[in-house]
Amino acid sequence: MKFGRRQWVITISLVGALIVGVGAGFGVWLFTQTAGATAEFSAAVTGAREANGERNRAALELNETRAEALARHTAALALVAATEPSVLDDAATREGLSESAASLANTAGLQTADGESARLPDPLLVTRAPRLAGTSFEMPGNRDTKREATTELQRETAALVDESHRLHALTSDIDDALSALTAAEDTLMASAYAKGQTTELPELAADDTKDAYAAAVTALSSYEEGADLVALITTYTRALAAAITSAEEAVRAQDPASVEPSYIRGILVVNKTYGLPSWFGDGLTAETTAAFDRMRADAASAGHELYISSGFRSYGSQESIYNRYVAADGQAEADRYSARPGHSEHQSGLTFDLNCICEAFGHQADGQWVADNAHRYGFIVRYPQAKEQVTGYIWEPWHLRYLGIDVATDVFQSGLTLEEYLGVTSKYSN
Ligand code: DAL
Ligand code: ZN
Repeated sequence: MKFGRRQWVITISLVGALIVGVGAGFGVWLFTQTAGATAEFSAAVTGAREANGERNRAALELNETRAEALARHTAALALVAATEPSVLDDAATREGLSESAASLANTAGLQTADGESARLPDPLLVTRAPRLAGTSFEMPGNRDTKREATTELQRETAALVDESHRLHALTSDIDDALSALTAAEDTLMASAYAKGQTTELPELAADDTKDAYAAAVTALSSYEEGADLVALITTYTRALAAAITSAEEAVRAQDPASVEPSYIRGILVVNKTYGLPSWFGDGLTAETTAAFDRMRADAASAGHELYISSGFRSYGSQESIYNRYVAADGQAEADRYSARPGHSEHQSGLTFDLNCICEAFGHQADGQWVADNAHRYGFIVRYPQAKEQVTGYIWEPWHLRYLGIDVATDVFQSGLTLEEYLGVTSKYSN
């Protein structure tokens, strides 16, 4: 058959339609492919952004956990330092805390120097992955570049997810080390509490020091999370030391030989507040005797006879005198006129009683001459009339105390007792 014009037109039309159809089909296919690549790219961007956000959150959480680790590590070392093995029931608990602190430092990557101080490593950089830095992504031009970019983003996403896992795992390890440290702290505090409960405080310690210790021990068992453990241990240790010191002081106070003589403004003070050690004194001092001799001579010239009826009295002799008075009059009454051993001025070697040890002496001419003139020889009448509340003793016109002429004259002219003159008390502590 011969191709006529008509056939040619039909054939050409069919071929044209085919070409257009194939072209259109290809166009549609191409369009679909490109749209798919675009969608995949967009999904990859979203995924990468989410992974980046998650990684940044994990990094922040790790940073916070590390900061907590640093604070807790520092506190744990301070607790170890404040806790002597002697305050623990089991000293190994201290070792356990040290080890937990070291393990925490290691896990948290703290940089420690000689176990003394620690610091955070350079802060973990919370940066975004470079390609994710911007808020928008430039859409790559063609399908292939879109796919390449998508693959690249997916790789980055996978790396970010991996890093998030790594950061979470590290945070979790540090959390575990923190829990172990808390447990070690609890063990140490429980050990201190156990020791505190079984420690026997010295019998003689003052009650308030014993109460303070009991309170410190109780505090060890009832602390709450976040409590200052160093302060609790320190209070406990100090309370124990205070009770022991108090007991030692009580023992010393019971030992008459350990009392310290008291000099106030250079003057030896002996009264109910201030005592002398039992070994103190061996007779009237040379100055006291010489001053008495001068006074007696002048008194004699003025027609008065003075003599020492009681001079130096040792601790032992005062003890038997005082005990005799207590037996006769009872302690309260005896304390008004007789000093307890260790508290009598007679033991100082600077004191004596003149003539009649009786109130009448104060009314007699001899006694009045003494009251008016003793200071000129360095003496004062130590317990004046109506001053019992101040001196601790009733009027003793016969009892003189040597102070030296200057001080005695000053006291005499002031009209004060020695206690008032020096601003001191005269009271027994029990
Ligand atoms: N009579 C005084 C107070 C003394 O015993 O020392
Ligand atoms: Zn006397």
